[in-house]
Amino acid sequence: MLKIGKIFAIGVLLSLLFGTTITGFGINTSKNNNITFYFSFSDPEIQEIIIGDESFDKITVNGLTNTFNFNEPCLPMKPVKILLPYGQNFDDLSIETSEKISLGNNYNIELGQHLAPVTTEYELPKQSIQNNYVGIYPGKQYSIIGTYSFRGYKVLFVNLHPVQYEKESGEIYFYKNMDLLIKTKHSSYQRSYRGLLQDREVIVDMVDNPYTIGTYPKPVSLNETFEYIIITSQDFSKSTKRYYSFQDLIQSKINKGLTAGIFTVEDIISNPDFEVNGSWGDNNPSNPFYNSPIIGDVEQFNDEQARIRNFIRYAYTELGTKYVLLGGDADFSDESQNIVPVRCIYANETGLPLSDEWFEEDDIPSDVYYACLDGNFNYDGDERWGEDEIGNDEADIDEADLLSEVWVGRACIDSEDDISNFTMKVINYQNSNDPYLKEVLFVGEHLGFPGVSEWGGNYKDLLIPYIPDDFNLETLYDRDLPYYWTKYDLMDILNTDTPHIINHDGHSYYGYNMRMYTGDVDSLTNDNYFFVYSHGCMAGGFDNPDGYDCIAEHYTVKTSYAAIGGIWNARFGLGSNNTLDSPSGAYDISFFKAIFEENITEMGRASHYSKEDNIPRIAENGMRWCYYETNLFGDPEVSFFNHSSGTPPNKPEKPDGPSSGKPGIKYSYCTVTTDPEGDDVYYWFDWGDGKNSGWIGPFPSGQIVCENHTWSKKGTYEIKVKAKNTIGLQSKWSDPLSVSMPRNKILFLNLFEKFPRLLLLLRYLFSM
Ligand SMILES: [Ca+2]
Ligand SMILES: [Ca+2]
Ligand SMILES: [Ca+2]
Ligand SMILES: [Ca+2]
Repeated sequence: MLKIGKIFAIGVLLSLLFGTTITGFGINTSKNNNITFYFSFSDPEIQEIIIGDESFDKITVNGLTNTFNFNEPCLPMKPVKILLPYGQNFDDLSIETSEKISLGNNYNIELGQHLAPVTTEYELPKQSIQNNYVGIYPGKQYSIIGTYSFRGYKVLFVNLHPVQYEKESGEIYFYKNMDLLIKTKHSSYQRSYRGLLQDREVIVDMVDNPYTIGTYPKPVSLNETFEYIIITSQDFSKSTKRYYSFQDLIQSKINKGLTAGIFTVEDIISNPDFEVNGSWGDNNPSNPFYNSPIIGDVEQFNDEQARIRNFIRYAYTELGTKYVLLGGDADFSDESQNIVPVRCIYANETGLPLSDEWFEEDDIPSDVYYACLDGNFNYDGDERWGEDEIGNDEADIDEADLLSEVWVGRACIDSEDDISNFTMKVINYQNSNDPYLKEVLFVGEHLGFPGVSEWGGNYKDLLIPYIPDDFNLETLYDRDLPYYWTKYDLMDILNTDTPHIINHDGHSYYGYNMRMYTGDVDSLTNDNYFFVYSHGCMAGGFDNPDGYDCIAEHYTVKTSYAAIGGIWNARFGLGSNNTLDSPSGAYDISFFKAIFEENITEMGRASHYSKEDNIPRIAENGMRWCYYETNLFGDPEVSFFNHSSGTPPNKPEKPDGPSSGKPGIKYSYCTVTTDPEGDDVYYWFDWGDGKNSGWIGPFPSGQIVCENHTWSKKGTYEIKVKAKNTIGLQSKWSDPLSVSMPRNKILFLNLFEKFPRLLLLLRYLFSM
């Protein structure tokens, strides 16, 4: 099988044969709505690689990606994204190629490797890689991935295979030129088409034949009354006096010039329009998103999840909605914390090395269901939602919609405290222009997978080319350190030199990520908030399979510090053995491509872009799994950059009051600050014992404000205070006042302890 003495000359040989060209293509459309693409591919390059102790040939074509299927040859493919003309469906396709060129015999093409779950809790079973197919691979020069609809624009995904391989002889064939002819046929009009200019701008960037947009009706203007919506419970929709509320979040969006509002789950599920037979329901053929009749139990499509999704269909169509924040947790085990329930959907586990000891988890909590609004997601009406065209028992059609109509994020809030933490961070962040916004940190652990996959840092290094020159990239890699870094190393960085964007590859679990446990995350004290993209397993399992809120929830809503948002896996993150091509890695790369190359900087849109960028690979091992399980914990509208700049209140005075006392006795502490524009201010006292005052106010700028607190336990506490103005911009924290309970020795009550405002007043007057 192995050949000798051939590989080192191949690059030169190929250049002589073909010269060097760049992959390129042209397009043509005829009047009958057929579309032709002309492709010319760069010449392949072949290099020898070693996997384990066996030698393989890796073949690449400039500008093309390689397929990656377990035990199958990895070969270059060209994904084509075809906008179908308005009112047309895909009918048929044909391919014409230039002459078949042989690149020689006896090649041993690299095979797709086993996937490896990025978790601490799992030991890999013994695996072997073997090439089991017979004949020429792939059997056809193209594969049809499917047709999906984005806001009523139908997009056909086709992959071309200009390189084929025959296992028995080891011969490689190459087609230099390929013409792809797409035939379409008339279909009913696309009723989910709403024709907004903003939709047109997205689709033009997505497809390979943007000019076909001319077949679609001219853009219309819709009164976009709710571009941004929050869906939450009745209780959590109200504004609260002492906390940041979702009402404050809505106000901050309105301040940015968006239209925005809150809708409650209670109102949605009691509205007949959103029931299964209602105007927007899955059993109503006149619903604009209807694709197929319901099979099986109609009630299966009438639960809270379905009704909430039906409401989002309405909001998209009639209210011009493009951002949806799901404002609630989805804990199955606790009805009171199942506020915006999640749809769990199914992905095939082929290629995942799960052993019998593990419950083979295929119910993946996925907010994709709320973003992608076409069809009912369960064509064959069984217990599995989101099956691919093979799993769908009724038709060769993907049950899932993979192109999102709206951009979705989730705030897994359980309480007013959680809402306050989340909202406070969003408002602060979207007004921050702190230099930390240009700090990026890559965090890599020892993964222990075979070969090049041993180190998380090797995966992270693939992203380096995406980081712009004017950003500062730091790394924290086990690979590069004399010891494995500890959580204290990372927590010190997070607290003192906070990066803006963190990208992590390392073993994780529901309550463990980046070597921190939930309690460690809760103890962070950073004022600038970071965003995390992590490959780790289960850290984003917000449905609480192990009975507790996952660590992603702690990062984002359980503390007023830590993260502004992040993308974490609800189930296994998927690395690979022996290669840096991996499902989790593919989505990660596309996310960074969105932010830094495509200028897609809203968190929700970047999240969906990363999924949609990988649709051509959706049938590869683990890819659908990762498409479903990567959820955005955060506000989908918030942008990584281009923040507005307002002026927050000045840093408040260090709290003034007794520096020692006894537990169980109430003490009073005072502070003051001013707002540069003279806006009214609110204050937030942090008592250092895990309790705080909530927001109190508003007070006129410059007015001294006092608040009482009683500590219940002995100890030393640091009191600090911050302020916000009426538009929600926050000051820095004050210098802390240390208070010991009980006092170490009995002192007479000094003057200032009796009259706490006096010292403050004096200090304040002298500082003027
Ligand atoms: Ca199904
Ligand atoms: Ca869609
Ligand atoms: Ca949860
Ligand atoms: Ca919860």
